[in-house]
Amino acid sequence: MNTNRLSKTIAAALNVQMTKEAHASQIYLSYAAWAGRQGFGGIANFLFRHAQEERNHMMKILEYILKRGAEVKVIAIPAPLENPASINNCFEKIFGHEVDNTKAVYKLVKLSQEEEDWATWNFMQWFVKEQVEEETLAMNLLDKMKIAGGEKMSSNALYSFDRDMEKTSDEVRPAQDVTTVNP
Ligand code: OFO
Repeated sequence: MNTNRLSKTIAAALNVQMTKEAHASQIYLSYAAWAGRQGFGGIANFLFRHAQEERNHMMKILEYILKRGAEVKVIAIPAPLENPASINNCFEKIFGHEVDNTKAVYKLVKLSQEEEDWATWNFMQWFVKEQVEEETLAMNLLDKMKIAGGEKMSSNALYSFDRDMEKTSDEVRPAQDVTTVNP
């Protein structure tokens, strides 16, 4: 008896997204190592924690594929992108990456809608919400840096930014969640 509850197309798309999350984790990991090497321990700490978060996203998809009775395909993860040119550039790249991942998540939502796979559509809503959080987080950090001078941030400003990042949570709760989900 066939107990697979995912279509071939959806299973393939979920496997691609699973690898994309693993790739995101590697990117954060490589940026964290780069920041650490430059002496920015706070930023490195933040990025290491975020690398772990992306890995958790990968696991979330892996577990969902298994739960729906389909096959998980663990394949090679593409190498991370080249190192950033500066701390400002690091967060610009991160923002760009998050927007790119949001587009991939939307594609999966669209596909599940077209196939009327409401379980997958519902599962993917978690990622839609998560991407809003991650884009907001990156945007807020870029705004902070812009106020502090952007590419022209002084050593003092960079020092304080790095120190703040040590304690910065890697999650933000958008107001819409505070009011509708967790009042
Ligand atoms: Fe997996 O959330 Fe960022 O990319």
